[in-house]
Amino acid sequence: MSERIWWKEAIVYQIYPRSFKDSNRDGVGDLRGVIEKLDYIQSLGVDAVWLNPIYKSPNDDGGYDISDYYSVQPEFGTMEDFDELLKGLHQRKLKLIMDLVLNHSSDEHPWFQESRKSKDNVYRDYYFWKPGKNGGPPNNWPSFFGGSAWQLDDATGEYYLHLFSRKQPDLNWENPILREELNKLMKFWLAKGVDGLRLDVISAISKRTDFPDTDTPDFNETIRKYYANGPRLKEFIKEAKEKVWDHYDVITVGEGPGITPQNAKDYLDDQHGLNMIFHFGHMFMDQGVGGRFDPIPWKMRDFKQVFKTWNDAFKEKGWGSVFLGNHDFARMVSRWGNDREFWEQSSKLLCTLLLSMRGTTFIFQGDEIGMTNTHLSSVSESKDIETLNGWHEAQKKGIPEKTFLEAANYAGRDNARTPMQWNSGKHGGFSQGVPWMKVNENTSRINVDAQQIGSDSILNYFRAMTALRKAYPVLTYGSYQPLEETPDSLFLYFRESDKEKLLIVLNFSDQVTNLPDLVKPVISQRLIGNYADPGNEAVVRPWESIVYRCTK
Ligand code: ISL
Ligand code: CA
Repeated sequence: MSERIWWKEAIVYQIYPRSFKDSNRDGVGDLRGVIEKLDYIQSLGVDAVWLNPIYKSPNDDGGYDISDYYSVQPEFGTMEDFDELLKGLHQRKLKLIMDLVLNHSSDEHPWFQESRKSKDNVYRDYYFWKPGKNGGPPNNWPSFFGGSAWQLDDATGEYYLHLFSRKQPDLNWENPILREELNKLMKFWLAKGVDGLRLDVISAISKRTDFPDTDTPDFNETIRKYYANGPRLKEFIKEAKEKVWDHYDVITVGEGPGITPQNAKDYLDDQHGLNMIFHFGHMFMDQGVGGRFDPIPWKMRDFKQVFKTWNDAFKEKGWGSVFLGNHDFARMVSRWGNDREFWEQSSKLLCTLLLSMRGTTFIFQGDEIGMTNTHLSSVSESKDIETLNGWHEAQKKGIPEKTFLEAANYAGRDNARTPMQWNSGKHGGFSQGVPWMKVNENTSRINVDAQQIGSDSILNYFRAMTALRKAYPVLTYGSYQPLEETPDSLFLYFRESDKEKLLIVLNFSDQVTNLPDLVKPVISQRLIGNYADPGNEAVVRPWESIVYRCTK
């Protein structure tokens, strides 16, 4: 087997600090709350934490609008709290991957405050400014968060680019002085001993500076063709690696909306590029032409194909990440599983997929106990700018609130941001104050305390699966061989190395089905399953997941 590489073997636990644990009764999760839970995090059998942004921010977009890259958001705590958190993680042999947002800053960042003052301001070119065209914005690009991606600024009568919210002006990486500023802030955090960087929307940092109109109404197509994969993307990544990352013991994971299986390897290169990317093949499958709030049914056939396509892409070179949810998407058991009659089995099945696939596993806080989607009874309950702006756009198209709300309850980001459910007590043990966001009522039933003991709980199944992944390096480094000739809902794949061969069986359906004859002769030992009893080997029960050892 090739050399052992920590970030390929790592199981990463994603923490959205605002919703993880509140330590000072202000209803907002904070760094001391994470410190309180370090032993719990370690007990999961994970190796690293991906911490969503903790920097000073007006919080227009959940902290992805940074107004000071060198300081901690006061609500989250102090720099001393951060240093204590990093030390606590390292004492437990856990690594820290920080989330850095370098595609855009907050409009309250001093750079932008200066840049907007005048056309000849020394910070003007830290951002993209253009005169309007025919009385409107410079082109027809839509923002991820509804409306135009350009905002007219009265002070100079020009428009500035913001692919996301108006309060998130895009940084101009064409400007070498700006790039030097970004290198400096990366070095500041890396010098503290941070082990990894999750690079927000890294796929969009190189702009097509002629800003051509998009020729498609399909939003995800526009991302792919116009926002991502810009002409200097590879060059900018290579420069950051040579000027910064190569000088520290750090790994990089790029968030790559719009990156394709064909071009991913351009950006993944242990010498000149990123270590790994988040690709979104499966995450946009159920988004129609109108994007997130235009949901369409997804097909299991396509879901399986995404994993095959990306495994083929990284077969020889490059390395992927495996995730089924994060702070930007619905809860995995509600989206891909059955969070009603088969809530427990399907949560365990999805944990099995996450921990048996080829690629670095990322699990989002709460998915290890099967937390489910929340339910907004009105759009006004949403705390997410993408949903609130989405509703504003929907109203312009005359879409009734009921219809929009259905889409938001299915796909909206609020689903992932309800507070972590620690126990069945007040506010789920998240806070002794009034939480910034309503805790899911089902915390009475779904919470960490309720699952710590029961050996068949989702939490303890997750722990058993992380132990299995570590016991069998074939689950990290082995080949990925999906079985094609199976019913759509039956997802089977082998993981094989020169020493081991495992078969993973996942029944993504409410129905009983049969194990294909093809595999019966090779299976030898049932290593783990999500039903208490092994049942009849020839039959696969609803939402049943099994990992078999096979004869070589
Ligand atoms: O939500 C999405 C649109 O469907 C995702 O594509 C997401 O917005 C996109 O992948 C970028 O996400 C990242 O950057 C955003 C921030 O809102 C997200 O939370 C972050 O993960 C802007 O910083
Ligand atoms: Ca707090």
